[in-house]
Amino acid sequence: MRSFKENIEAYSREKETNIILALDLFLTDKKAQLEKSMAILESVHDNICAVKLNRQVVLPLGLYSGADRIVAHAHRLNMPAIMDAKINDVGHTNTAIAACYFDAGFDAVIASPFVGWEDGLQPVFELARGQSKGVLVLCYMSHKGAAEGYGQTVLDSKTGKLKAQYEVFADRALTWGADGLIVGATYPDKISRIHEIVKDEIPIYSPGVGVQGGDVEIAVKAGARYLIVGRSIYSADDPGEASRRFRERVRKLMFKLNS
Ligand code: O7M
Repeated sequence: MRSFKENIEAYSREKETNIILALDLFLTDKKAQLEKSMAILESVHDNICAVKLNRQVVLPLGLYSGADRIVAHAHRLNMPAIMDAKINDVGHTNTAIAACYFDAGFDAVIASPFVGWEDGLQPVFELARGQSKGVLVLCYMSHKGAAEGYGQTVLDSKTGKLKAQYEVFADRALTWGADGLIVGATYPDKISRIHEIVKDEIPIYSPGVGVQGGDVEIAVKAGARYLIVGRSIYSADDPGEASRRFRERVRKLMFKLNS
């Protein structure tokens, strides 16, 4: 059975797109939210290689007989679904949280590295491995406050040297065998540095292009393998056309010129 990392790579190459839709729609009417989410997915699916759901979608809809219907629809449209759970607790609850999302059909979960390995993320990785699911790890977020956590200088316990927190997380992700690292497109210098550390072993998933100010071409050239795009697609007058334009930009950069 192919791993999540291999699977998404195959979808991406086949469809010549690296765009992951962040389907963060938030409507007060739950039925409308579900129907509109499905309709958007339908209209953009040719141009994206995966969909990512946030807790803001799962909370109102519920996981079972709710958000899992979007996951099933993504699978019918032949693409994986990622749960942006930002898992961040002690081991036994982390595992239970991940198990719920995997049971609902999600192919990967996103986790925070601040909880560490032992009795933190280790059991989540073990659970995921047993089911060929993926674990993506935050490395440097896209918002302004990211520097306060991911950007602080810390003492690396392995080497006894001072290092940036995000560099330590990139090293750890290699040891842990993470399926991906999340690095904001708003910080292309961080993408370059993290790419230097993990090379092509761990793909970089980059949110923050469009509304948050990140640039598609700059992020990809810095080393982002996938781009996570939300409002610039789902809030556009024509989400299908908006997703097509994003895809064309990355096709030129990643697929046509490199092949
Ligand atoms: O394109 P946007 O700005 O409308 O949405 C960006 C999406 O990426 C949204 O779903 C956020 O939750 C997510 N995201 C960030 O914006 N910044 C981060 O640093 C990390 C994420 C993310 O996907 O984390 C896994």
